[in-house]
Amino acid sequence: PAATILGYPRIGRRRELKKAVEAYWAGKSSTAELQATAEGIQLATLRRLAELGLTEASAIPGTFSFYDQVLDTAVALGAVPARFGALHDAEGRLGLDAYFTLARGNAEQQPLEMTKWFDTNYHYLVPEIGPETEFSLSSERVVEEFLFAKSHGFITRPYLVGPVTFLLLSKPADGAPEDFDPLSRLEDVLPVYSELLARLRAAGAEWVQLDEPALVADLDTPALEVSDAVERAYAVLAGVPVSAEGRPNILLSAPYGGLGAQAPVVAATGVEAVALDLFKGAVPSKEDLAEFDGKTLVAGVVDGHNIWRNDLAASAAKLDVLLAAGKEHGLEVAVATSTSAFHVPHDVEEETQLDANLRSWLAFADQKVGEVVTLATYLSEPEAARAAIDEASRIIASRAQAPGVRRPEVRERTAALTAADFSRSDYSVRAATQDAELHLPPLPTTTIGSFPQTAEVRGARARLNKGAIDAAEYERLMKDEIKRVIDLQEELGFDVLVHGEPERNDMVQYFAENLDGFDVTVHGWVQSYGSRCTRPSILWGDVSRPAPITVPWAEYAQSLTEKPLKGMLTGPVTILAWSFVRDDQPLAETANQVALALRDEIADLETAGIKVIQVDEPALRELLPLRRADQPAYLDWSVKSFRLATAGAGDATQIHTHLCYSEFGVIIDAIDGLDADVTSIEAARSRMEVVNDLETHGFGRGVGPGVYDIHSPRVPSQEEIEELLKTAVAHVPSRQLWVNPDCGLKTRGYAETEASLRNLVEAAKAARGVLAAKA
Ligand code: THG
Ligand code: ZN
Repeated sequence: PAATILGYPRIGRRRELKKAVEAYWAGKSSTAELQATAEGIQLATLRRLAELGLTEASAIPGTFSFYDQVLDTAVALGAVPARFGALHDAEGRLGLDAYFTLARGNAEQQPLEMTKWFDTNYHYLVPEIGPETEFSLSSERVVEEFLFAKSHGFITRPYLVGPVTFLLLSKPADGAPEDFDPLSRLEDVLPVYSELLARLRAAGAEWVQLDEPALVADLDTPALEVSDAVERAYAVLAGVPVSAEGRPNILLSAPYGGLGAQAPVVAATGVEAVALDLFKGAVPSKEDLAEFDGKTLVAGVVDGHNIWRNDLAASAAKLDVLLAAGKEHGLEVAVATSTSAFHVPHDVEEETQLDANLRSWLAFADQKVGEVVTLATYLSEPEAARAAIDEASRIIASRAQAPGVRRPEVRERTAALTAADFSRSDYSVRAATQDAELHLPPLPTTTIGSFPQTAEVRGARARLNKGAIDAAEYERLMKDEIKRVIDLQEELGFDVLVHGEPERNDMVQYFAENLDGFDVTVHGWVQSYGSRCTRPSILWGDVSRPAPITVPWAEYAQSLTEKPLKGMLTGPVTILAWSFVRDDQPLAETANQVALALRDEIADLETAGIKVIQVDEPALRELLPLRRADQPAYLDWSVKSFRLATAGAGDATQIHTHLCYSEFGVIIDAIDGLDADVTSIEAARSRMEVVNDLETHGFGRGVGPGVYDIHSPRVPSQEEIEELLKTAVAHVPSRQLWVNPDCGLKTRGYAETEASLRNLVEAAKAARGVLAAKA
């Protein structure tokens, strides 16, 4: 087909799938009811996409998953970690309950680990592969979904994660030898892929999409080994002829960036089509294009990862290059999104509350389909697409001139910045001043910021939004909650208190709602993992802070206690990472605008008597570019924006930061560069492995490796926490150490939180006793 997309939102326009799977997990609905909802979503998607112009056979990709596409592929291959025991049924199949067990764990087993999918805010489940893992076709859900669509008259293009990416994203199973590499199992997974392709063909599939995004990233595996794996994998898969008894045509997709040195390797395979990301990646050179002769090049010119209206004229210019090469070398050209569109919401038309100007600048998934269809028209009949291309150019030009997009007072501020605005005085000077100011005991205790969001708190916000209560009543309810949280921390014996953040829906959206330059959506949910979604804000204009945001809450909380109250802010990089960010200027410029707004907030917090302020950057790792060559420039601007936000603080103000995820070694220099006085990080699940990184690196500032894994309802015992603290003290000087949980407590219940925090404080007191006895 000349027009296609690489994927589409899966959760449903009103998050029907989220609600259906959560009801199923809670035992409130049957398998049949869940299946019916799933089919309803699939059918609605098929009809919608056809209506939007994806009418040719195989133009619509597989667009469904009950949880995650990597898990789908693992289950199709039968790749179940041995630790789960027997999950296959008598027929050797993995059913829906086995599938959800891998995703969510059970009484004995932790679920598969979850980690970020390339440079996105989507998380996939990490397959565990060992030398003994047995592969066998264990689920034909993709075939069943194909047949379901076919029964309604749609020939779709089933989707699987490709074999090279599947193994590169896997981790060695428990008990695998030290030097074991999952990629060494390539020859063992290929027969299962081949079998599945044959089944799809037999069911009537003409094309299949094998997604290989690992080819656009620099991973730990050397590039040459990856190239070799690509050659071997596709020699086998494409070695079978395309025929009724053989296999469907293969579209190899490479989203999230350019193929770089892997381009000729992919071109040399026998696959029939390759989808290139020409939005993030460059259009290949003439020489590289020549290598693709005989194939279809699917030009991913419409961004699947962000929400801005496509510059159709710029895309048409890229297509012109491919068309010229196509004439010369005999390659077909088609148009697509650069990535699956499941990173963006369904439909701009749902957001009737947005300013009409802003709405005209946006393209969610449905609008992107329209853009792809227009550009496919351009391929065959340029004149027929002319009006739409001109309209896009006109709207994009008007956006540049629109009120709020470029505000002189914001630009003058960033333009006037000097080196001094990015640094504080020496850490040793600050540390001494802060010691004198705060009088903290050794191994001070604190939490990461949020406390459990109770049904009452969520209910109050829902009532406020519906107009059932007024702002004054809402404020009273939130203050009651803050008082409860402060009293609890006093009773437990914490040293640095937090207000618990009951007033915040999401750590980014809350700030977006209170800053100029942002807007928020009503229905713009995107999947973050499994059934969990976020509603990214839209950062469209110059950012500034019309009024203090967190100050009244922090001031109130501080008035309730003699202990230092920690003010809580979200850092500039995380605000960018978890929003849809304007594409008309460098991210560094936008980050500095956000940083200055936060700097003003910090100044106001200081004036209000707040002595400890945390600026969270959980997403610092997430935006790290996939290509190593691009990483230093990113780390430079991201670290600078954090420093710009925090460097206005006086010596006596203690700046904390918090980073989620324990992949710490990778960016430890950057963390050092943040120059925060105290950094808290995830560590409980990895049994304090990060302290080795800290020791090796000689990290010199305050650090709080988490001692309570908040991702599970389990209550750690006091002894267990004391053990973790013992390990920490053995590697990091005790005067630097803080005692805190792994992450915020927002998703936990009060019962386990209170018990865990009690053990945490008691463990810290016991560890202080040990230190005092030694001294
Ligand atoms: N906020 C945003 N992005 C995030 C996180 C966040 N990305 C990474 C990390 N935290 C983990 N992701 C999530 C995403 C969603 C949820 C929890 C962790 C979640 N969502 C609710 C749901 O889907 O039911 C909806 C939230 C709401 O009701 O407002 O629980 O913290 N931006
Ligand atoms: Zn965290």
